[in-house]
Amino acid sequence: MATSEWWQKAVIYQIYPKSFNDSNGDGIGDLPGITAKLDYLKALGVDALWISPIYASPQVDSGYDISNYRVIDPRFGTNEDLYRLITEAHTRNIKVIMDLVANHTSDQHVWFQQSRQSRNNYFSDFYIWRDPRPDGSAPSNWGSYFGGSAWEYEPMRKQYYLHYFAKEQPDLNWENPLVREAVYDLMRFWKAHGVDGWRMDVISGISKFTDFPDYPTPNNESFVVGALHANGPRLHEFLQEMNQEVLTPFAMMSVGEAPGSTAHNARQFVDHTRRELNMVFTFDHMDIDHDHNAPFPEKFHPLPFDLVKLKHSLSEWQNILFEHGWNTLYFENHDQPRVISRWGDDQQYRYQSATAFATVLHGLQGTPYVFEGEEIGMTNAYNFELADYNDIEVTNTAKMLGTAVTGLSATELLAAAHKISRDNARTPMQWDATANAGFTSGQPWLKMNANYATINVATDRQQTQSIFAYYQQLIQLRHNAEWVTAGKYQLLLATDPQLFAYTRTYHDHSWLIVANLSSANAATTALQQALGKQQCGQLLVQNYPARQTLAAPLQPYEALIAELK
Ligand code: TEU
Ligand code: CA
Repeated sequence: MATSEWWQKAVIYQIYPKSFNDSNGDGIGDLPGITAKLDYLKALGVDALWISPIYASPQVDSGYDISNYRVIDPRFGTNEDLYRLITEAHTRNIKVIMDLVANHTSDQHVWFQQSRQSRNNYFSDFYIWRDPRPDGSAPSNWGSYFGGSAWEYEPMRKQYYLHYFAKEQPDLNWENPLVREAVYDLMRFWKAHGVDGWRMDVISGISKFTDFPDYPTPNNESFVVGALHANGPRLHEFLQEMNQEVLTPFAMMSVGEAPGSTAHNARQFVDHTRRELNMVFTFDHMDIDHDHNAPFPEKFHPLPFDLVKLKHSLSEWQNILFEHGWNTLYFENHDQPRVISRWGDDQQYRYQSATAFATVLHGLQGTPYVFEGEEIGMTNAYNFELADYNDIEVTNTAKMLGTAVTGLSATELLAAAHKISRDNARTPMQWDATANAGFTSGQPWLKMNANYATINVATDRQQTQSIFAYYQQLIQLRHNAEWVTAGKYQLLLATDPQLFAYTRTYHDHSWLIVANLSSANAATTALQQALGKQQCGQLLVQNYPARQTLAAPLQPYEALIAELK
């Protein structure tokens, strides 16, 4: 597989627009706010921005519930503000990727407003409608990712509609060619305004098993979210059609979000000979701390960090996709907590652990995604009380406390939310030590992380130990070193509980990437043995500057990239 596409040498920066930069003091980040920070992003070195949804939306699920695909939500600005942002980004050689949320719309979208009214209008089959069972109950026991049934009754049609997420997010019926054409058309609309590509929300869910068979319920669960929610029978047919209709003719980059997919599924999406998507986000490596036997919602029963599992998962992806398809590389996004709080150390070794996780990720093959604030080592928000959360996953679970559905007490839910909730990533960006971190002159829409006076862009960039400067180095390396793009991956020390070590080999040369992902010293004896005759040569990147060879043990969260000779 050739490695000459722009996105194969690129680092992409994800912006969560509500929380990035507020230009007008209403407490909500906006498009002029992003434009004002383009020089900052250029200094970091990123090649493209992925902007989470900015379309008209009632914001039941933070913009992932779209009521009009062609209009920018006034909270974020106007369509003209976006066109200006795109022009300014392009001037700086930065591309713009938008979020395509096409598994579902908002229930306020005009398509749904029409669809729910009758069984025989133009929009009737835009969504997935089924008759009740004879006793009036929902057509099947399918559950919503956000809790409760995936079916909601609509009295006007005397039918249920399907919603994988909130009931205000009805699922579109991709079996209907009119729906598919409507989606392709809105993609063409944004292309005409300069958008360079798409991040596709829950793309693995667009094709349904249309008979919706009941899931088995060994523990008498009322609702189940299971494997049938993803990878339906016509998924790849739809993606190939979309590729031919839009992606290839308009040269748009694509990254699908594919929950419920294994590395083997992933190859079906991204094998370049199949002409579907350029790459997919999958969840294997993010799910290493999910306990699949825990009560609903599983994610609020996180397991401790397991480095061996992480290495196994990331390695599987590197190996299975090598020369067939392209990987995404990420530890953070708007649905995940901060990686140093989740798996590293966000206190004493904050600089070291932020740079160590960055090193192992950015040394891999694929396209790295940096989520806003990751480049300065932002942490989870421990100053949140349950009432401070905005994320529907937490608020829905909080409503179920004390019921049989969830095994959690309020104290346990709060502890879990501090560890794993999506709002940890969604607190406003910390620019400087002034009021509200320079994010807004007004009241921020979500509580600030209490640590912004010490953790912020201005402070980080003044320090010798600057996480931002370390990211700049990693990004430059990716731009300049062909082996980072094309080199073959090999894991070393698969079962070592402290070290994540691997080599990349390209044209008979090898490079070593190693990090001690623990807060204790780690001996290098086994590593040196694994390298055999190869010696550590020039160090290209390192977070403990004194090191010159591999002789001494690796210190807490020490990481480096070295040429081998
Ligand atoms: O997420 C899809 C998804 O699979 C979620 O269940 C995800 O795993 C969960 O948020 C993790 O806790 C996408 C978006 O990224 C998310 O923000 C949206 O809420 C969701 O789709 C619905 O659009
Ligand atoms: Ca604003």
